[in-house]
Amino acid sequence: MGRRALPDSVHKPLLATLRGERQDRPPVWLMRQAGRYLPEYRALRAEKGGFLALATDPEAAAEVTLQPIRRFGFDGAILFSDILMVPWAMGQELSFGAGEGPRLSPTLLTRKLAELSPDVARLAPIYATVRRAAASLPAATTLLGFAGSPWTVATYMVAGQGSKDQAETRAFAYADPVAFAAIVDAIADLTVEYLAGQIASGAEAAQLFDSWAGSLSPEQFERWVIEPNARIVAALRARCPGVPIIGFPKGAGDKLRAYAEGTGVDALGLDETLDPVLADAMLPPGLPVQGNLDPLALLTGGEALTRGIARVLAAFPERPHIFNLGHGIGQHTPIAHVEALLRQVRG
Ligand code: 1CP
Repeated sequence: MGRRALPDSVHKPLLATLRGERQDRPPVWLMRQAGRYLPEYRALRAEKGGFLALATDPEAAAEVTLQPIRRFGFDGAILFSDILMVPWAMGQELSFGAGEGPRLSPTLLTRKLAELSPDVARLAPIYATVRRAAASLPAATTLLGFAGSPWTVATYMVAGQGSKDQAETRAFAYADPVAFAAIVDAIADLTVEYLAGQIASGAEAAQLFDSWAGSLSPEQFERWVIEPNARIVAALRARCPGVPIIGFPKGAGDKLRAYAEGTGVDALGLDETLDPVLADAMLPPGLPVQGNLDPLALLTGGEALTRGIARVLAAFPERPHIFNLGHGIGQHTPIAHVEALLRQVRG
């Protein structure tokens, strides 16, 4: 039976927590939980011939979304896709070569935004993936959609690939703030459409990944992180009332409270560099948080893992808390360590 046929009263611990209800045991999911550390993912990726083929095949992508749920019973399933689908729909070519990171071309260092030919139909298979995943998830599991935040997505559009400290993009933003604002605004506009489309297809909450928020000066953080995310949150809230939005400004550090208050996100992802006890003291009471175990503690296992989990679990005595990592799970993480994490978190 599809879960849409089930009564509304089915309790979803993750969704309830995002709405501000603390649970006795924190619900748990892991960023990048669908991916290369799973043998069943590697097998399907090899069969499909690559990341993009997999992510644009709704049947296969829905299967990858469900794989970690079947294996571990996480409280949340995250759509299997990538933040770079938005630049692809904006008209850049996208490839994921084996053994190297994703590539976008032409870069916005060599070509202007207006010279690209957008093709939003490229997003259609992703909505189909969300519909399929929504139809076959267990009733208590929350389906999360996601997108990259404009700053992080812009770093890839400008440089054409991942970069160590996003220097080209930060320099671009200083040198030509008008052109850079046009790029950020265009990404933000499409992101609103894209997330509204995921929600209309069955996503019950959405996460905005700002993976490179930590490289910005305070003024740039205000202009390129807080402002566009605030706009996205306001537009989505108007279109999709009651759908929680998780903001994840990785590396925000002392700017975290300003991010929470300035963007109006419903919940906040905490990276592994934050002291969870200090984060709890710094943030507005009642604001749900998610995080923040170091992915390397999970990779290492043993004492490092046990202690790391205990520390996160103890840090939020009153606040609604979702157990997660501080960043994505590493591809060499042993499955047994994920099982140990779940045993300890679930008690
Ligand atoms: O098979 C492969 O080649 C895949 C590696 C992979 C995977 C599994 C990439 C390439 N993307 C993904 C899926 C993905 N990406 C998800 C799926 C759902 C899940 O969490 O299970 C999500 C949420 C993302 C988000 C994403 N993509 C981010 C934000 C989160 C983060 O980790 O910081 C970023 C920065 C990307 C870009 C990207 N895509 C892939 C890689 C290797 C990268 C990083 C590239 C770089 O900076 O060099």
